Amino acid sequence: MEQGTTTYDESQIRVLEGLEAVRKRPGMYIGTTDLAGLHHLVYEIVDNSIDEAMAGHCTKVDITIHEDGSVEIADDGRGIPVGMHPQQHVPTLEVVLTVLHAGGKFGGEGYHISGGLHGVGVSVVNALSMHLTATVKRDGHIYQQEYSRGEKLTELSKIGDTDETGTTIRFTPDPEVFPDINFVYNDLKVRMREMAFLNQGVTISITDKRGGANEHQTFLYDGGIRQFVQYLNRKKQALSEEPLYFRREEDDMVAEIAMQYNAGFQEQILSFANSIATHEGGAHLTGFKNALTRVMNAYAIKHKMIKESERLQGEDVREGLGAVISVRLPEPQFEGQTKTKLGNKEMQSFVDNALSKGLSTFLEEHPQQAKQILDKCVTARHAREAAAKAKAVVQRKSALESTTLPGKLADCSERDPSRCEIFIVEGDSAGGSAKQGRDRAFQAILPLRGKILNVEKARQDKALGNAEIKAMITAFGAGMGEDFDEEKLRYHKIICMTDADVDGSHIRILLLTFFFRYLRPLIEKGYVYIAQPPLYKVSKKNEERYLYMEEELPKVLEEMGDGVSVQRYKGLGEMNPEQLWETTMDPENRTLLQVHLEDELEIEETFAILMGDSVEPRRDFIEENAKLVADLDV
Ligand code: 0RA
Repeated sequence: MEQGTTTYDESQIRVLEGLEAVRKRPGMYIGTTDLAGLHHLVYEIVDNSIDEAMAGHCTKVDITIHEDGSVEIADDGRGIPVGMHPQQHVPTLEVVLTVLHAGGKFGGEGYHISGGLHGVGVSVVNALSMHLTATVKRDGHIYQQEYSRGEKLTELSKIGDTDETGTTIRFTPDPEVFPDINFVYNDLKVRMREMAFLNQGVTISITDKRGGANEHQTFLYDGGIRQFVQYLNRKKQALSEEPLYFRREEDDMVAEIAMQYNAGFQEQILSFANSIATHEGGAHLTGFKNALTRVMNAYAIKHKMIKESERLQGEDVREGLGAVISVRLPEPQFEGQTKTKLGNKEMQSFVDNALSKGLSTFLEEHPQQAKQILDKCVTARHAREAAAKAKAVVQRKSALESTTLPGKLADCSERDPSRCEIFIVEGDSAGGSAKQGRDRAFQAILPLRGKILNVEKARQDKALGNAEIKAMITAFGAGMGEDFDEEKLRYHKIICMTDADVDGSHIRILLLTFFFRYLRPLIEKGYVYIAQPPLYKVSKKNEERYLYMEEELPKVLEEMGDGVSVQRYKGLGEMNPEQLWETTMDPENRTLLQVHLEDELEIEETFAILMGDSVEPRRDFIEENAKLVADLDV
């Protein structure tokens, strides 16, 4: 074809190639096409609105999931420019929607910058949407244009007048790209709350208008990450009223740190770069940790709280610490397995400096608070040393007596861990039934006596002294904490089998808490399950039915008619061994729930509720207890 006779000019050809590339390999641009990828579409647009806010032009972002399953993101920024683009000779809006900007987060080229390249990611969302409508309020008018799968359906047109400004993007994700196009309100909500914490002063609202759902929430935090830390500690007993807050800004880099100790033992430090969670940490987190340890030691030695030879370790100064580190920088490098580790080396000294200056000044100016914090750190150090001794004893024992499994354990004969199961059973009587009812070839039984220790409220040395906890660690055979060795695990199904009542739920939660804190890989790798014993047996002449859900009872009673007898099982102990096998243990018939981790923040919250000191939320939770458990495994 001769030049000039073609209907496409070069730039348009490039445009098509760009968006086709996105449709061909969506993973390169949004990571995955599962739910996380689907939600990413929303975040791409919201990021643009937040960029407008960071540049001082936007105060609110409203997200709406519409009845038809589309999502709308509306902001009051300047509006995407609609004038002719000098190079592309089409309205700039069209360029923003159709030209793939370089450097997607997942393309390996580094991500866009706050206040930098505008409109990055909008074209990706456009390419992956079955339908997209962009509405812009700007220069006194309202403009609109529609697209499908990245190609325009209409020309940009003026549809009205207004004295407001802003951008509204409404899109329906393409079902050809995403196997599931059902947005999960809760996931979007959690991220929007996080965005609001990280972007102080921006109002973010989210609404779900889909049938039945009528959810709405508005987030606005004038205190920014200070409020984030208070939120992290809200179910805990904070040691100070206000979190400590430090900020440093230089050239185009900003670091903000908020931190607050609580009376608990867990550390919870969240780090972010340009509002993106850095789950794998990186330079900013390293800078924070180094400075924290150094400053605390310097202060404690100077004020004769410890000797030079008694230096605190990092974990000592982070016990019971809630903290948020948020940095902004022009060209963040995301590395690591999940691309959530900040690679920019310059951030290490930048954050280190910000914290060491700020924190040492604070400690010198607030001797009382300094003493309170350092007392806690010194206690943590003593506890750590005691725990190391206790652990050494447990490990030496298991090394010496590696063949000595706990006395209460009824082990199975199979040796291939992938085929072995262990039932953790509450109480000796249920343990007895389970031992008789099981298939001893591949099912082991470990009965526990009464309630197990609440590890959330006990330090490691005490936890490791607890007989039930020792028995579990020894029976599983894989060690614990950093020394956990999956290869040595003796069972690939660890099944919590407790009564179907409130006490049973409580014991189950205590078990899960122990796994979560000491044997987390067990949960992460999907080795932990929950048995589902029946609630009722309904029998009539030679017909018997077991019911697992309360709601089933009236229906079944009606179906089976007159003359039925109903037995309610209050505990596992009431079932004879055959019944227990048939209803709860036999792989052919049983239902197991596999335990998996959801959002990390929510889990921390969950355990704080469950193991904290307020009774009300705990009771509510136990009754609806479901957060940790979802997938059905038969
Ligand atoms: C290009 C240039 C400018 C703003 C935007 C794009 C922009 C994009 C999005 C996406 C969602 N909301 C948005 N708001 C703005 C700069 C505008 C100017 O210089 O007036």
